[in-house]
Amino acid sequence: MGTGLKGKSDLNPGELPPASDMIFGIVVSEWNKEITGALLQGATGILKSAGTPDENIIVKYVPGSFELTLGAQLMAENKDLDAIICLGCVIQGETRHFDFICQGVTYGITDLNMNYNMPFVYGVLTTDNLDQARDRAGGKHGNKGEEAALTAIRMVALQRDLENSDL
Ligand code: DLZ
Repeated sequence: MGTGLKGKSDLNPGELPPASDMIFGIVVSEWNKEITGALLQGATGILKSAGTPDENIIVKYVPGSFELTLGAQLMAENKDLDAIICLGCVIQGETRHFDFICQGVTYGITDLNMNYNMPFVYGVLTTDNLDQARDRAGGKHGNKGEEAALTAIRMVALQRDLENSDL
């Protein structure tokens, strides 16, 4: 499976479990859309190369990364999904806004993982500047959207494995 995966991940796309019967939600933040669009492209590319059909990939947009948590929860409540991938990009500015958004979305997604019986994947870049974000959205550090999709597939496979085994 030629995914073109680059970067600092030890996940091996060649060893991915088949994902043809998995259904994924992807919530995408519209802030820094150049970056989140590239993350989305990376994520959908991986899901499709693992066999997930187009109709099993449901993409919804939220205004900013802070809204990813509620967007993901709304998807979990209203769609029959195996996992939800949250994609965002928060870039450091002159004020502490960055810290509060990062903290809010990080705790929010962590809470969702604890409170729903399904994986929510954290695909949020938190960078000092736009160049660092570009490096991680298809640049020299790979595409973190691809890594998020790989994680989603692996977590669904783990959940199925544990739910279907006797021990
Ligand atoms: C307000 C804001 C700022 C300053 N920066 C970002 C950012 O870098 N990345 C991002 O995803 N969102 C940003 N936002 C928007 C917030 O996430 C949120 O949408 C607003 O505070 C409204 O709740």
